Amino acid sequence: MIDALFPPASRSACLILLVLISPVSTTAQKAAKVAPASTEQRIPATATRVREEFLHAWNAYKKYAWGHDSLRPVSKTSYDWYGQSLWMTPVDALDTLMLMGLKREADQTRAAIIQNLSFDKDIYVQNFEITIRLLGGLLSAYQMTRDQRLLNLADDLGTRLLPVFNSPTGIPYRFVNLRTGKVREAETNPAEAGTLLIEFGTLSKLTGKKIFYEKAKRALEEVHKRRSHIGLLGSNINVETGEWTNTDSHIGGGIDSYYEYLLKCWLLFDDEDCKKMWVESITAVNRYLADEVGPKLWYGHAEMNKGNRTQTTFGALEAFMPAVLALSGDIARAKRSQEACFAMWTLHGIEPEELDYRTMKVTNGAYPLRPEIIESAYYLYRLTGDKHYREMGGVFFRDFVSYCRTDTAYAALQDVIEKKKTDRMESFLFAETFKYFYLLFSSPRALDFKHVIFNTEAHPISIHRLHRLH
Ligand code: DMJ
Repeated sequence: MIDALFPPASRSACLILLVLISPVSTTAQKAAKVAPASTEQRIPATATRVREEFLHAWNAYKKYAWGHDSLRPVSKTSYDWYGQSLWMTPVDALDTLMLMGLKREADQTRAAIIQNLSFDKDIYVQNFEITIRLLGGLLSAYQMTRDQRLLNLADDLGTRLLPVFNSPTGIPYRFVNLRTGKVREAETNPAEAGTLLIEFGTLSKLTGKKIFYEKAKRALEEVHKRRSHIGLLGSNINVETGEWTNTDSHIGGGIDSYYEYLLKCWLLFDDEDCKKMWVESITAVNRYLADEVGPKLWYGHAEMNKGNRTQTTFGALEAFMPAVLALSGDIARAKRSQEACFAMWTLHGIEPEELDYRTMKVTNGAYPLRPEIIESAYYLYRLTGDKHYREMGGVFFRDFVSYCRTDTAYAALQDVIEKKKTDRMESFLFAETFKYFYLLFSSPRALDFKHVIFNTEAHPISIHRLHRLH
């Protein structure tokens, strides 16, 4: 049973859809013409549209790939990351099903996960991805349901992942064998090393086993300790020597969520060390990586020791930044950064993986259904109350449906200029993209925003629940 911190979605769906963001429902458009709704009436209806589209993709996953890690939406076949399923999509989707008020689906999915998911497998898994998607998903669903079996699964998984931290530096190896505990791949990056404490820390608080918190926090500290004298990080680091193997500094893929977790771990665990690391880090990021172009705020690349600008590229992953800035209280930078993200989206009607913001030329045209830009619109809307961000979200949703929807499901784009689809539908579509769309258009009662911290895969962790355990 979901309780007050995670109230089920309001079922009082309105009949009127917002014309702006209803590209596929002609019935709804006709209804909108005869009876224009007030803003308050229209918003839940838009959330209902998001839920319909979520179900469109979810039902396709169930029909063609149930029990597998993910659906390949064009070929309508299934895909398992490591040859054997870890139930990636159901675990990633479970808390979204609950938040959307899809109780029967959620109950069936939870029962199937508990019956079928086992981590006793002779496979090497990527610690970062398994932590954010599976450990995060199980912990969030446990907090919502109080189903002890979910926590047991999380505890088992966390225990099997722990050997990654057995490096000379305490910075985790990238891969671990879930059965044997053997590790591999000593070259990692700040995001993979430092995006673990929300999940491992929560597991510690919920199980009383301190080791999870200690290991993940040390990893974060060991990376921070190796920042350059001007406070920047590089792109790659060797976990055995502690040496940087790539000194390119930026806020994109491979570093992004390291910064996110410094801030969020301070807020979630009231951890003053994380606060100090966050303040030191964001100061350097804003000094050396931030790049003002007119009223827009971009974040480019610099060499980590000298701080000189090396590239003026920015992309879909960097779009997490306005959310983090807003959560930190820096609303002014968050707004200017979100305007840059919006320009990136509207350039070709949907955002590319990367562009050069000085020339506004796309340098990587893929769109793998990423959520970050929507997440940032949601944070800015919740923290400022400015309806501009819901309108921005309306544009994102309209384009997202127009270009990524297939007859069966949703598909990533190979290229945002040609709008050519590709055979990928990542589980974060369910965990994040649809969740942030839904929450952006929902009543604030759908989720108590001020009392949760989302992990980087959008699995909400209740702050109060953890603090009550102290
Ligand atoms: C997700 O798995 C997480 O949000 C991660 O932090 C970055 N990549 C994807 C979404 O883009």
